Amino acid sequence: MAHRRDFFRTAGAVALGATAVGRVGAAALPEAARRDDAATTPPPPPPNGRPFNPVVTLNGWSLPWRMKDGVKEFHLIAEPVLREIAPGMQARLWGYNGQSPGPTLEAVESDRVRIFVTNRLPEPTSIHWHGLLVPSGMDGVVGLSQPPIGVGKTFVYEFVLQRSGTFMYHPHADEMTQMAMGMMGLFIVHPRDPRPYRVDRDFAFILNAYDIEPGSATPKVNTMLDFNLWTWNSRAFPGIDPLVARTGDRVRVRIGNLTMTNHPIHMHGPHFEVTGTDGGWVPKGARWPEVSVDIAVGQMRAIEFQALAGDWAIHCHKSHHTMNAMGHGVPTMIGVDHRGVAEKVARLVPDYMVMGERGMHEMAEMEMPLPGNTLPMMTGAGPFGPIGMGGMFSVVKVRDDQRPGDYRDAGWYRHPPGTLAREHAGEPPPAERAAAPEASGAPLTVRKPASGHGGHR
Ligand SMILES: [Cu+2]
Repeated sequence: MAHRRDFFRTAGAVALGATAVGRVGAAALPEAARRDDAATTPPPPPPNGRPFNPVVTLNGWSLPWRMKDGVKEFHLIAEPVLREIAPGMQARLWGYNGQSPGPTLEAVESDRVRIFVTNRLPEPTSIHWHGLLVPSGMDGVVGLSQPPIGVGKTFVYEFVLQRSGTFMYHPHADEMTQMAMGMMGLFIVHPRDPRPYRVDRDFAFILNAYDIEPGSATPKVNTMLDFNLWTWNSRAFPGIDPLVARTGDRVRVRIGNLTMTNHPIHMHGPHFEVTGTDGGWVPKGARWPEVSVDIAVGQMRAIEFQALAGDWAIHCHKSHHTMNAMGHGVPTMIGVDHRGVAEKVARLVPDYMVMGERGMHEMAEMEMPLPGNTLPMMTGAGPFGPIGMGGMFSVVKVRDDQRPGDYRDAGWYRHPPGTLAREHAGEPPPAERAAAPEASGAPLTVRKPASGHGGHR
């Protein structure tokens, strides 16, 4: 849990980055805190500056700052990192300060921030402050708004936070590579007057995606759309921590999308309202109740709800996004009896298996040989058996006795008597069926066109 402070590496960066940092003072670079694990780490209340209620970054953390003459100074280090996607799989990514995504930056509307960015990647980079209103020269587009941050160099960005909301940061230099490698983070600007926006729990995560061949650890960086690992903050279920709350809590979940496709995020249980977009807060009278929110590429949405006791699934509604790396081109086998065939093939190909003749549920229970460093496609153990999910899936766990500020996994929900689906004992009641066309006296007649499509008018 402790931040590992890496004085030696920071000192090295100071020497290399002196020219780019210039008069701001290389010797005065703020310490760059690092983390090397993926535990959800709720930040402490701000030690100085304007007060705010920190966000809880799912499987992430917030970067400590240094207050210098009234300016909040952060230090981001772009570097190769090792990220556990879920237990059993590590990915070699690029990120910031030891992790991908990088740490969440938090500050308050009207704060002046100064952000040092040291480049320890093997190629130039930059940072774009996605959604923030900044001077054009602080916007981070290499070639357009600034020269690239060369290898080993440190740049400094400085601006005043104009408005509150949920924003992101990512490189605007060789983006296809650098974002496919995991370079991104959240930037939360808290409102100056917190009263109209008060919530009890405030979660945040980024939707991201990777293409990592089963058995390997480095993403393929030239993949355009066909990613095979769908992640929240570079974690896949069952590696994504639950969102834990107390019954009755007002809960906000901020979700940004830095994948290359949209994700309809669906939550079971309480209905929610969309209260924030990239453009700011949605006025109260303009909010509408919802159970799914589609988040387009490059967008963010904040949703809010009143927590109801239970274990509620929250997931992307694209069903292939709730699976881990799966083979493409697997044929549909439902209804195909391939006994005999499997045995014959297995004589030639050891470990050959047949899947899917009764659907794919068996995948969730199957102990099949996987290459090292690969997650099962459908996995996760629940209180009633295998959950059979992967990818963009987690659980909102709401308990009557969850203590304020406690984000630890609350275990499985204990359902009150009479509120749990159960197996029916005895004969099922007779089933009503729709009448078949023959029985309805209206025979189906099909007339084929005699001359192709030419006769259509
Ligand atoms: Cu999705």
